[in-house]
Amino acid sequence: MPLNNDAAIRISAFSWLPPFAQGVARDIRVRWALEEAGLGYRTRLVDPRQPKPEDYLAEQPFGQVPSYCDPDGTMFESGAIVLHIASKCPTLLPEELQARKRATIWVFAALNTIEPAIFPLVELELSHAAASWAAERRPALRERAALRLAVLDKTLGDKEWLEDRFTAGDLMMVHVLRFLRPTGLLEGYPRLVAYKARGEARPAFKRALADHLSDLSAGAS
Ligand SMILES: N[C@@H](CCC(=O)N[C@@H](CS)C(=O)NCC(=O)O)C(=O)O
Repeated sequence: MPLNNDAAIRISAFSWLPPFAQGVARDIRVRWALEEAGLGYRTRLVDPRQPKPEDYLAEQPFGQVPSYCDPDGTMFESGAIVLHIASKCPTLLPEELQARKRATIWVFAALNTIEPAIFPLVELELSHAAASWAAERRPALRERAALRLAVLDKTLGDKEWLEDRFTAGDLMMVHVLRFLRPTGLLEGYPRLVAYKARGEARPAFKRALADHLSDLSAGAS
């Protein structure tokens, strides 16, 4: 769906991002879910370099992105928002109970098990790669991330998606794996590389990414 200024759903995104964060910020998760669900939306762009307006902190108390508003109210936390959107979209959350539970499990695994295991390494490579202590710290952080990726790789095996079809769990996992770009770690897992590429090849993802980047260009002008 193209961005629509009359849409009832509004999400927030940053109007500016440093190059390393362009194309990976978490508003993409929500945009992608909305695209999969065929729901139009508009964006509220927030400048991360400025103090956050009070009315923005009222919808996202930490001042982060994304937030989400629809006529029923306001939400924050990308996982909660994606699950909310998924509850209206069988493509993202199957109706059958066991399949629904499995999809939900993978959303949490992406956010609570994989993301925390890879993020310290990602931050080291992005912000401290040249620091004197980085060479000492890097092996342990790579090992910690690799431990989780190896299990994910084994669990995925030769399947196309984590369960028998694409769900919100894959959406979240593919987005989390995108964070690994500056580490080069994913390349050690060809099946995960192909899995991430399958997610990124979905038309809904492509539209989400394009609109994320287009909002950044608009914010820069
Ligand atoms: N747990 C939050 C994390 C949100 C988050 O960290 N967003 C980043 C952008 S991707 C942000 O706003 N960073 C600026 C900050 O933390 O102040 C979620 O999943 O929504």
